Amino acid sequence: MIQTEQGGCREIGSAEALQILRSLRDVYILIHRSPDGDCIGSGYALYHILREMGIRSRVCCADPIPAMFRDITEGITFAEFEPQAFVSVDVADRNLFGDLPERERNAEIALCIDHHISNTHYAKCLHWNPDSAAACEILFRLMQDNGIPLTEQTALCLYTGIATDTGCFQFSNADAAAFRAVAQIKAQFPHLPYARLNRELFVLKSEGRLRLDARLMEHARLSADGRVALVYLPYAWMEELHLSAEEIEGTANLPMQIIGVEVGIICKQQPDGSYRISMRGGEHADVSVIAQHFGGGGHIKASGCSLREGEPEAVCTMLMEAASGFLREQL
Ligand SMILES: [Mn+2]
Repeated sequence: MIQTEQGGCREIGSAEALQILRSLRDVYILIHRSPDGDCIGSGYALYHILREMGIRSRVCCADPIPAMFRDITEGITFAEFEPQAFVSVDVADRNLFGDLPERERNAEIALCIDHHISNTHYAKCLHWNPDSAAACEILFRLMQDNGIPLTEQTALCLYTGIATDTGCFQFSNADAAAFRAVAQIKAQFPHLPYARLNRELFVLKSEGRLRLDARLMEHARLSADGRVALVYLPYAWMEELHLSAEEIEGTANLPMQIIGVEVGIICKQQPDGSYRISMRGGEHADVSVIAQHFGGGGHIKASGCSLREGEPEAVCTMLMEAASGFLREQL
């Protein structure tokens, strides 16, 4: 890895990253808000690695860890202690810590382990590889490079992170390095419940969520010869189907499951009557420009924006027309 300096942040390789970890005591491991499989997996894997070194640590997250990750969290109770040091995993920027106590939010981060190209170099030292599919893959390499043996627990954590950040090996980031890491994990621990994990992480949904998906699809609107699809989620349905915010994660992907759709949109009505809009792009579309048009932003294939007012019908029509217009220019 190339070593460079940027804003007082030093990029370091795996040997030095381990040296830093070894030098720490009483560590808070910070992960990002709305935690996903990769930050949870890398956070807990690091907890196990530090414990093997005799270093006390705990994983800190602003939001609760979703129940689907119980295989990772089960049986672990963190000790209460005053932190002497902070590290972060899978967190591209400080503001992604979310609503943590101020001490954590403003803490000096001794080491950040991350794979986001957008990392803002907020830590003192950064062990970083934007080509890696997951922070868990970087942690796996760090262990391999330094001869730290995998354990059943770290294997489970790292597998979860790599599997979730690659969408169960569907996305283009699932490259040879990601497959090699998982192959080594599976070869060493063939009896971990990978199939059950995949089912829990990628297939199972609550009854309410599945009923919501059906309802959303029943009312889906298509335009531009079926290349733009929009689903609208009235807030009343959330209450009717007893859905939590966590349960509606990923609904933006629903319209994208329709063959031929290039722009998928979900418009979610908020309790205050405003709207939160998420967009997904297919092979050709760049949805970031559509989101920017409405004052939002994001990535080429995943963006979002908010709209403050308007009747649902008018808002949806406006979104559909804008998306169709941008798509015409792009294709
Ligand atoms: Mn990640």
